[in-house]
Amino acid sequence: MNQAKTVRVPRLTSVQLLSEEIPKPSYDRNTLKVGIVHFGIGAFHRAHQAVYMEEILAHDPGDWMICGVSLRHSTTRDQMLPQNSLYTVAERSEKGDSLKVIGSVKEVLFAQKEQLEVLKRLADFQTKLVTMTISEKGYCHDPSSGKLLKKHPDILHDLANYQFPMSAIGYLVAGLDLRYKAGLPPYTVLSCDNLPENGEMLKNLVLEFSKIVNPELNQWIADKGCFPSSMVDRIVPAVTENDKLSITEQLKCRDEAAVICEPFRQWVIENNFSCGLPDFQSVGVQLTDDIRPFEEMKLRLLNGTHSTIAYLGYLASYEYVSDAMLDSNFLKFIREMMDEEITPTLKTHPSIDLAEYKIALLDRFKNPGLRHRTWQIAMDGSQKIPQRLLNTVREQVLHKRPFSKISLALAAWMRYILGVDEFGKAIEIRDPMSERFNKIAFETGLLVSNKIVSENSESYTRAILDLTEIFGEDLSQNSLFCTQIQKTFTRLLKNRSAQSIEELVKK
Ligand code: CS2
Repeated sequence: MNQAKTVRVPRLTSVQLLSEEIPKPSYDRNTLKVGIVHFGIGAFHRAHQAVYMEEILAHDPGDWMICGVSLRHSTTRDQMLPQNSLYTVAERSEKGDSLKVIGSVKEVLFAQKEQLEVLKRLADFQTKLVTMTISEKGYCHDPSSGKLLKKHPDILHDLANYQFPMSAIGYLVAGLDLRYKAGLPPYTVLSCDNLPENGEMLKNLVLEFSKIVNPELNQWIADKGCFPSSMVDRIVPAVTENDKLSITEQLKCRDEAAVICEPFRQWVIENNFSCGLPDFQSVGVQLTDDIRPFEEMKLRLLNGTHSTIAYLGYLASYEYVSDAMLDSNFLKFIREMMDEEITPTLKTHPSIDLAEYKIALLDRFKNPGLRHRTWQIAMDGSQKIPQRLLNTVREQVLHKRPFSKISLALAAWMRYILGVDEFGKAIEIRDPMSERFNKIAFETGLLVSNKIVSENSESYTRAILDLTEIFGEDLSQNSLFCTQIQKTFTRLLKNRSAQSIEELVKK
């Protein structure tokens, strides 16, 4: 590692610079055309969909290169541009890194500076697929009802200027409008975010938006548009400067756009495309007519426990997921939560083995090389909790089954968003609703000069449970649920995270 700091190595600009043993694109990147526009070209896309596309292009080179679009920041574009959009994926296991240089991304655009180029790509007849990983909040929707937030500043802007959009929904509609006018078929829109029935939800958002700006276009989208739902899975922690140095050392080239991920990956897509699709099945992508069992398994078992580890783990001073998994009580808690409170809510499917999935999942969480920060996963809880924990709890409450562990996870989230840890240290809360949370903590008197006044915990939890955009009217008013949350929160304040976990695991 030190060597990489001192020895000057060239920037990764061409596959010619790479030694023989590094797997790299063998197809002609210059002649193949763009067939996919991807919104949100962050680390997850580069470690997941772009890797699948790399394998498809390697065995059957076709016009399925990716045009990546960033809506908010120019960082990825600035990192990828000098590298001709080449970058490294380092699959990290206990045994070390396995590197591969990816060439499936042909270009990267920054929408705020290259709006016309983005719209041109969307309108191009070569574009068959628009994929997206824009994170939960990128959909500008109400997490509980799935409706478009018409008062969201970006949506307000786009509704008034729909041919020159800012939001992802706005871009999708503007692009479809251009194709409608040109007599082209609509592209397939494929959401790859961790949301339930993400395709259906996205279709409804696009329809809500297009109905306001252009009813004819809206009818065309309703008739002809395809919005398959999908389940995506791969753990991709944020890359650190140390990671970059170690990759530089192994690659003998400097790569500013490298990503790190676990070896595991999965992609299941609903079979519903409007104008052709890459040969997904040849690289292990599963096409299905019934996406629900897959997405519920993933959102509830993986993401549900991931958020649980994030909130309880952060409070218990665990910086990384793998650290929390070394704590035997914590591990037991997560295992029992999966078995007792999540699995009973899941549907079966002939190609799913839940027992195997859960065992593999705990091993994935234990991967010590990943160093996945609990703080990173804890971000945007208001957008994540409904599909990760509340849909599960809803079913448990309805069937009068246990939900004490999920309650502790929710109480830990309510404790976390106070922005002060169990030792009085400030937590940097990243959440679109953080100001609201802050206001509630002060107005209910739970937080006074950054000190917790536990006598006021009931009015605080009541005010949080009243946020129907998170809890929905049903849970907000369910006395069994609300009473348990209040009790659990009060106990968590008193006993702290580690002891609360210990109290709930079987002896
Ligand atoms: C994580 C996910 O950050 C988070 O919220 O739970 O990004 C998770 O790592 C992926 O969904 C795994 O596929």
